[in-house]
Amino acid sequence: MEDCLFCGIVSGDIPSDIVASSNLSVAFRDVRPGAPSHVLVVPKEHITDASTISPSNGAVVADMLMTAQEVAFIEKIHESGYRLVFNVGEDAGNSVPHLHLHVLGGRLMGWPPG
Ligand code: DGP
Repeated sequence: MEDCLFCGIVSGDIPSDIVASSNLSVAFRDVRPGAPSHVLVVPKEHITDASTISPSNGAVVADMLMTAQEVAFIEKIHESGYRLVFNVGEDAGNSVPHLHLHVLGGRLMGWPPG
């Protein structure tokens, strides 16, 4: 999609620090990390956010979760634990309108998040 930041990262037009990729997803480091390990997993196709997911997106969402598992292994946080977050809307602080799964780890995280 034109003028979409994460579509630009997926296409390679916008540089990013890529951690992993599959045929449906790309994982790259968040520029404003909130934890020692903070990676975003995005679908290659443009999907706006988690509130617009439908059963037709099942394969891509499953692929994002499997890419997140791979990221956890690569980042060596698969045993210590990690948090997976989809932000939706203003109150959650969603700032980029292209679906992305935050993979956060490498430190103890409180619950509920602040
Ligand atoms: P969210 O708040 O859920 O919409 O998270 C969007 C995240 O995207 C935020 O943590 C910062 C990150 N981000 C914003 N712009 C860029 C960018 O140009 N490159 C990368 N790698 N991350 C970005």
